[in-house]
Amino acid sequence: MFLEEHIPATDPDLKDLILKIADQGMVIRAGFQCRQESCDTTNVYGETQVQMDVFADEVIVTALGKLDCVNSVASEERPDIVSLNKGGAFSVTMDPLDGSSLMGVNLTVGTIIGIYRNSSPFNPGREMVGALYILYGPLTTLTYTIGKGVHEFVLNEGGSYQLQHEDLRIGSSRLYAPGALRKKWLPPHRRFIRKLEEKGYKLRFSGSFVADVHQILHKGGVFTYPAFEGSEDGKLRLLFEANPMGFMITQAGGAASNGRGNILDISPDKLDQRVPIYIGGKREISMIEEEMLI
Ligand code: FDP
Repeated sequence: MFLEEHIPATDPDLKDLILKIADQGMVIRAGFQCRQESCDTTNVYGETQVQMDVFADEVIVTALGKLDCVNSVASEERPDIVSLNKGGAFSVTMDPLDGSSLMGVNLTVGTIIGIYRNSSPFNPGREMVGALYILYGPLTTLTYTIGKGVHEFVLNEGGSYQLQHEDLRIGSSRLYAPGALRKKWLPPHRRFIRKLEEKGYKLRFSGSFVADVHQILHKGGVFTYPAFEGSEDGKLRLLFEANPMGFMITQAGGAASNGRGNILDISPDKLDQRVPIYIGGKREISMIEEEMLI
């Protein structure tokens, strides 16, 4: 079965929106070969942009501008919300190319998208009506949810996304992907990681959040980018990274927390809001939330 057959026609605008983004995955994938360098620009977080960050951002914003149903887009690569079509029902949040510091070493990176039925992107994550991510790895895959399970498709040679896994449920293996410098970890987080290691969790950290969470989704365990000395809010962005992936993992039977409570309950008040993140199996999320209380 192909993606266009799988997405229910009950909400035609939402379906068009997801399919439009899926098409951009092909354009972005085709852009990698001649865009491997850094730019002279930085984004709002002071991070050096790579050519692919800028390209992926422009490709998606331009495509969404052609859909009447999209009111606005908020991108990790832009300081301001882009207003598109005034009457549009949806607001889209995106990290056009997550993990882009891996550009040049040919590891997996991805596009992360969140969709709200609202003209504004400032909503708690649990109000999302859809989320998806596209991974550019040995295979190009698209994983989506519209609140009815998590489904994964692989891009075939004919340019169609073919169903690979329907109703994915988070695995039960013991993997951990711990971000941030170890010497800057705070005591509860340090204890949590020690407990995981004592229980035999295996280390898996690639430097690409979306790819690491994808692995955790399939196999099980936990990805963390915690609060650390010098940054009480960690590194990852609530609107662009944490919420869409948190919504996805929750749909697959897992959970996402800032260490103290569900990330999807946070009401964002700024575009560039960061959040400490623990995302994975319910077992691991309970462990860190208990550790935070000690
Ligand atoms: P990147 O800066 O390359 O886009 O939040 C972005 C992110 O990568 C995540 O994908 C990744 O997990 C994390 O940052 C890596 O951060 P470190 O450089 O601290 O390892």
